Amino acid sequence: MKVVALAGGVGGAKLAQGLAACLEPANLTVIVNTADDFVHLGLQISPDLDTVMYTLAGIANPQLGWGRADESWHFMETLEAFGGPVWFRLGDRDLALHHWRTSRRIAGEALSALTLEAKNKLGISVQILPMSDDQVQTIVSTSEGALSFQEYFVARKCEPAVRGFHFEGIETAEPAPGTLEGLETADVVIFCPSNPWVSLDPILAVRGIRDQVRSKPVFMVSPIIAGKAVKGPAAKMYAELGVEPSAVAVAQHYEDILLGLMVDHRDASLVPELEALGLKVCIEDTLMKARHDRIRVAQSLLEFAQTTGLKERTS
Ligand code: FO1
Repeated sequence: MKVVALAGGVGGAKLAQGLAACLEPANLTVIVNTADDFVHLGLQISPDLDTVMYTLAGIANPQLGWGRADESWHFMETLEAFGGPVWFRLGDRDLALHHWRTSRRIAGEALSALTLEAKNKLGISVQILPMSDDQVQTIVSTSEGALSFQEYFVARKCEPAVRGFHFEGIETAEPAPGTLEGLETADVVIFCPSNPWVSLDPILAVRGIRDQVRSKPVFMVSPIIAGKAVKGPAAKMYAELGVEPSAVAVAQHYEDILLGLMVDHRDASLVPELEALGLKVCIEDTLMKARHDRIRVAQSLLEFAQTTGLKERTS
């Protein structure tokens, strides 16, 4: 079974690690959100790509979820002593990747080519693709005005109330090489438990991707469990946009796309409502703390996709 997974940062990376353990490398492509990317301290930072790569390479920081394990912070400490900006923390080991990527991008190389080289150097055998080689930037409209994504997420700790989102540059962004081709040959598309508003929506907004995804059986793991996001502001965003946060809200967000939704056992009571939306539903313990949880969730999702997807195609 050929699988394409769409992923944001931490939640996406966890399921991608589980999927990578269950599938032949040639059968898994992960398309990653790059609308969180920004230039900071003169460096081109791609947080979600790096979180996915570090997690798949087994070197992600287990406490933070982003950045590298076994990290030191001498650069940040020294920068702080000089009064420099330290609101966005770049560890010493992590810095090397940002420096390497920035210098090569300044020399004219594409993000997708550099991602291929980086993931190979990190010993990752599955395909990892940025959604686009072109710059796209999430702008969050808030009660305090428009904020760039990292300003909202890290500097303001998601405190301002959200009014909406805009993906600057999306109109002219081309899908990265391999994305549409990967989707075309996929048997199944998986939406990782990433934030629908700011991780999955930007990927789907890249020209051609949504249409290609919609032509496939699509399965998702809900990022909302019992009304709360496992990590990050997804639930807060739903509430501030006037939608009660739940797996049902996630299902309605992608009603025109999803064939099946995996929900946590704590949301078992929502199954009739989800099925009334025409969805196939699978119940699991979807919290993915350790590697074995990620493999268990991925295995269960693939079985769900295989049985449901096949039935759909033969019925
Ligand atoms: N998230 C934080 O909350 N604080 C940080 O200082 C921070 C630094 C950082 C550095 C590199 C990197 O790849 C990710 C980093 N993140 C940090 C995470 C990042 O802001 C978010 O995970 C994503 O953009 C949302 O998916």
